[in-house]
Amino acid sequence: MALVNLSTRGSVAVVTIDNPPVNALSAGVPEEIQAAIEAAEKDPSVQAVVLIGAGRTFIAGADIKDLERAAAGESGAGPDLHSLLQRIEDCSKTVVMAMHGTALGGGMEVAMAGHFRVARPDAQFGMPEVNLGIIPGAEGTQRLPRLIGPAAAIDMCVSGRPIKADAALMLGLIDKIIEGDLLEGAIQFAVELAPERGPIRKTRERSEKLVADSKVFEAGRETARKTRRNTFAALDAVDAIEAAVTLPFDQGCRRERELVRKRLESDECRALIHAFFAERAAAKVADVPKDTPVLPIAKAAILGAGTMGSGIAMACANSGIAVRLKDVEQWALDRAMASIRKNYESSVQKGRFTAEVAAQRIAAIHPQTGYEGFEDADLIIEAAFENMELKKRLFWELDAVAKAVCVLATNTSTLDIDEIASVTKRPERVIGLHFFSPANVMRLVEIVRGAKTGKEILGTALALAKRLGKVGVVVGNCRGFAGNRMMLPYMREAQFIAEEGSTPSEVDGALWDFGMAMGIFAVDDMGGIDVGHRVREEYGHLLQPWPSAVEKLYEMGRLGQKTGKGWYKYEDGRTPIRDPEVEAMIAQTAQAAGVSRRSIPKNEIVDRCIYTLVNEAARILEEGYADRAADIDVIYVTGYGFPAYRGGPMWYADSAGLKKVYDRVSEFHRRYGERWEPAPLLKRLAESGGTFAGFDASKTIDQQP
Ligand code: 3H9
Repeated sequence: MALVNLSTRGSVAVVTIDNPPVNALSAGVPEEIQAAIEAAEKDPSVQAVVLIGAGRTFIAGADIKDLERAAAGESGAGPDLHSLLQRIEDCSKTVVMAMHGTALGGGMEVAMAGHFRVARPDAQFGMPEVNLGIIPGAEGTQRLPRLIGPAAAIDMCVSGRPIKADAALMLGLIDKIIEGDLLEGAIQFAVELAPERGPIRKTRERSEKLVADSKVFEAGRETARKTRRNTFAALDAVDAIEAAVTLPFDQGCRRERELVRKRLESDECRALIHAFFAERAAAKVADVPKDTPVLPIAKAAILGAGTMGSGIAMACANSGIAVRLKDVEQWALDRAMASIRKNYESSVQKGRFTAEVAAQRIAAIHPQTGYEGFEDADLIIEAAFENMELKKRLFWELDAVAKAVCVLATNTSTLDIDEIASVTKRPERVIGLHFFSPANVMRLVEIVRGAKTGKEILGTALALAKRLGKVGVVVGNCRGFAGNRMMLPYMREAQFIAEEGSTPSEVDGALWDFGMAMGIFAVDDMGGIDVGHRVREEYGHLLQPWPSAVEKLYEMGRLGQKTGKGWYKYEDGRTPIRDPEVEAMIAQTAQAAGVSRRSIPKNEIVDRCIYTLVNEAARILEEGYADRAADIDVIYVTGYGFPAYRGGPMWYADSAGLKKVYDRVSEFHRRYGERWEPAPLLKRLAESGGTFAGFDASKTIDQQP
């Protein structure tokens, strides 16, 4: 079947790209577009050309699978769009790009070679290459600043964030917003409005917006360094845009090509491409095929109006789901609604949506102290206090009020789903939906499959996560599931390091430099020292020994950010400040425990923290609580602040080489004993030269390649 179709409507040739699902510029697409443009140009009855995408979107960019092959070193992989873009731009007939959905990366680069761009009001336009560790590689860094100026071009290429149609119109990226039928509007534009705008202008010949202001580039580099810590793509994008201003078009393109080649060869690019596909792969669960029936979710009910319950309520309301938010205490509901209102007001102030949209979302959340309306809910999410007896009582009550086809979910972060489900008469409809705080912002949802959870319920949970704009990852029902099960030994190791001589801020500093969004001590303070204390009460026996300083902290009432003091002190409530009192307390507890202290190098801090994560993850994978190594990567990147440009802990370990990781883990094992016992899977893969990525969880260990 053709990837590109050519038809005519009166004097207008219509070139339709039809490469589902997102019209990526896979091999064959650029060639067929070029052939269609050439045919249209030769046809004397054609006065203008409209290029449009079939299906849900205009072109969403280069085919990332091709880029993946190019990044792996395959020569000739990845599109070369140069001749296509020149052909479009040099076409003697007006070329109008008709855009809907998401025009991204290479899609924008094709569009910018056109003479005009029109778009549907809900279309979005972006240069997301930076999210894949590269820069726009098809002359985008040269044409974009010619259309919208260097400052706006830098903003788009460094942030990778798409802009909406009204902003694109204001900037000059598009020429008109088409309210009605896009194709009709584009054809009308091509024959009636385009001629009125004078002779055809090639983007590459425009220069009126190319202002050389060094402050703009310095500010761009500053933002790139701040927002894209430890990475180079955003900085290189600024360099390439600067070349658009300082060099003629052809030389600027050459500079762009050099930079994109360099980026494609980087670890950063390979890791980010892995992260992209890992997220999409997480949505595919072997025993939940695509055609599994899913339940429509129009009405949800949430039990518990604390921070989690309120965040989940907002996430649902944002996606058009009506919510009943129940708590036993009226004051808790009042507090939740006040914080929800404040949150929406702040979004309106930041221009994310209008006051009208905010009002609709607030109205979609109905606070109540009783169970009224729960009988109509398609989905009920329990977000109460983390206590097994309480959760069991609530599920017993829910079993009595919920309709037969309702999905019953718990937001527990550590408790046994099967035990919770056991109090209901329908354990097959019970599932864990572990949201992360703040639940209206954080993208991860661990979808916890109980022993009896039905496939329909799993499929519905995956669809729900997508609808909420989140990434759902299915995990098994083990202590702490995947994410928290890994975090506990990681946190413990960090505390051992502190006991041995590093301050919390030194440990956090090393983790920050490694690329973690937050250091682990700061995370502990944010989550609450009391919360960790309760978890240790429940599971501490599984993680012995545990350094005693944290319990001292608890006894001192230093519960973290909420009390202004924890591992750090907080003067503004949020910014951690070193506290000599805590550092002295750690030194005293270390002395009491007979630990001799020393200065610990940064690389040891990082190895001990990150390899603790990897070693526990290897157990999770081998025990079958995660389907694939990449799922664990997605969990850590989207829920725990692991740097995406390192791909996730499993990708990071594979990239370092499992032999090297195993040797280091074994060294720590010899030094520290049992807590560092290498996971059997890590040992086996290291010895056989395997990788976590190549491990197939559906096969036994003896059947692995
Ligand atoms: C680029 O253009 C470089 C250039 O400068 C030129 C270089 C010379 N390629 O996300 P979804 C697949 S870099 C291949 O679930 P949504 C995706 O894997 C590229 N495949 O849907 C999935 O497949 P599957 C710049 C792609 O509606 C399916 O489409 N562009 C591509 O939530 C559905 O995806 C980008 O970075 C692709 N480009 O979101 C855009 N895009 O069903 C990246 C998607 O088998 N893409 N797929 O799992 C996105 O941001 C989102 O996918 C999009 C749709 C917003 C388009």
